[in-house]
Amino acid sequence: MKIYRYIYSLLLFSAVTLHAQNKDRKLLQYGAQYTGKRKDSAMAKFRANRFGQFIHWGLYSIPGGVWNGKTYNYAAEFLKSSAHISTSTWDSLMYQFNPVKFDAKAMARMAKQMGVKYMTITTKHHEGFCLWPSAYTPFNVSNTPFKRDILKELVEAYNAEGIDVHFYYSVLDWHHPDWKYDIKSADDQTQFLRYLDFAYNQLKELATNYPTVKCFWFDGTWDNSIKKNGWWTLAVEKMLKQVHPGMIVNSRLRADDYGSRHKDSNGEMMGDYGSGYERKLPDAVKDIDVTQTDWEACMTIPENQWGYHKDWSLSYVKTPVELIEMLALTTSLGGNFLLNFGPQGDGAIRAEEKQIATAIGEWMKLNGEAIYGGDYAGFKKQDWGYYIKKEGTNKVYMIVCNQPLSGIAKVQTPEKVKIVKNYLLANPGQSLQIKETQKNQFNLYLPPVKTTTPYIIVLEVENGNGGTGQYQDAKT
Ligand code: FHN
Repeated sequence: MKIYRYIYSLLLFSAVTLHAQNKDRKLLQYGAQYTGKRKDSAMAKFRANRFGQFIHWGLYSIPGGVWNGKTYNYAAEFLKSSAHISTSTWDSLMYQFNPVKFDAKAMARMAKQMGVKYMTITTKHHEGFCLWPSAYTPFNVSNTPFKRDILKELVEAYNAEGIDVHFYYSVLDWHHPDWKYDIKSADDQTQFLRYLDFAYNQLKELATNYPTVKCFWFDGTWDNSIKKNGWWTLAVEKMLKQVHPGMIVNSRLRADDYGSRHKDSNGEMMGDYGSGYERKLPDAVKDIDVTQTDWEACMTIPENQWGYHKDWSLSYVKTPVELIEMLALTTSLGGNFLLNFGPQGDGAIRAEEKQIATAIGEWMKLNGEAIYGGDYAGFKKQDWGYYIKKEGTNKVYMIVCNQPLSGIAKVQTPEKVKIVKNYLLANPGQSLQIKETQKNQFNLYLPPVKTTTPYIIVLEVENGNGGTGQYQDAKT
C-alpha cells in the first residue's frame, strides 16, 4: 500500500511543480508561434547556405559620411542625424541618385566568387528611400535620374548565379510623415496605424512583385511605437508566409504582447532565426545555448560602417583572415554569417571590398565544403580553432586558426564517438599521427605550418568507444 502512496505523492509533486512552472509562463497572443528549429526544406536551405553578403545601398551612399566638407566619424547611413540635416535637404539627394557604375551582374559574379550562397539587400533603410518603384511612395528609385528598378536587376543577377536573395526592410522610416517613435495618445496611435498600413502594403508589394525572395530581414523595430504594436509584427509575419509558404523572417521584426523583442516574455525566440548578433559574435564556450535555434550574425568590415564611407582610415578594418575565422566560429555554433558591403553612390564597389571578397573567395574555393551545410559538432572547444560537423556525413572538420607552438592539436571526442580516419582537406592522402592520451582524449600531431590562412583537418567518425579502453576516469 505504501508504494501507491509514494507514487501518488510523487505525481502530485510533479503536477504542482509543472503548474508552478506554467503559472510563470505568460499567455501570449503575439509571442513565439513555435519553438526549436523549423524542419522544412526552405529553412534547411537557409541553414545550409551559412555564408551571405549584406548590401547597404541608398542615398546615404552619395555623401559617404562627408557633409559640407566635414567628415563625420560615425556610421555613414546615419549622416542625416550625425550632421543634423533636415529631412527636406536629405530627401533632395534623390535627385542626385544616378549610379552609372552600377552593374548587378558584376556584383553577382563577385559574390559568387567570394562563395556566398545568399545576399541580403536594403530595399529601404531608415531614410525611407526605396530601391524599387513602390506604388506606395514617390520616394523611390523610379523618380531619380537613374529610374531603373535596382531591386529587380539585383534579384535577377544574383538568382542567375544561384544565389538566394533576402530583403532587408527598415520599419523605422525618417521620411514618412506618419512614423512615430512612441505612442502617447489615441491620436498618436491613429497616425501610427496609417504608417503601419503603409509598411504592410509595401511588404506585400515586395513579396508579390519579387517572388523569388526567400527571407525578410527586418530592422528599425526598437522604438516603443513598435513595442506597443506587437500585433502588427505577427500580422506581417503571417502575411508574408501566406504570400509565400516557406518564407523566412528574422527575430528582429517581432514584439510580443508586452513589447518583448526577439524573444517573447516566456523566453521563446520569435520569427524563424535569431538576429541579435550584430558586429559581435557569441562566445564559443559560454554561449553554447545559441546552438538551440537557427541564428545569423551580421558583420561590418570596418568597425561600424554599413553604408559606404569615404574614409575607412577612421576605424579598424578587419582582415580577410579575421573574417574567415568569424565565419568558422559562426558555422561551428550552427549560425549563418552575413558580411556587409557598401556600394558607392555611383554604384561601384570600393577596392578594399573587392580585395577582401577575392581573398575570402580563394579560401572558400578550397575549404567551403566545411562551411556549407556545416553545424555544431558537440566536441569540446579547443584553443587551436573550431569543429564543424557536416550534416548527413561522418565528417567533422577541424578549422585550425591558431597553430599550437607544441605542434600538437588536443582533441576530446564526445563519449561514444570514435575517430576512424583523419587527413588534411588540402591533401587527403596525408593523415596525421594520432595518439590516445586519456579517455576520449587524443593528440593530433600537426604538419609544419606553411599557410597564413586557417587550414582544415578532416576527422571521419563513427559511433563507438573512441579509445582503446586502457584509460579510465579517476574514482574520486
Ligand atoms: O541602424 C541600423 C544600421 O544602419 C544597420 O542597418 C544595422 C545592420 O544590421 N542595423 C541597424 C543597427 O542595429
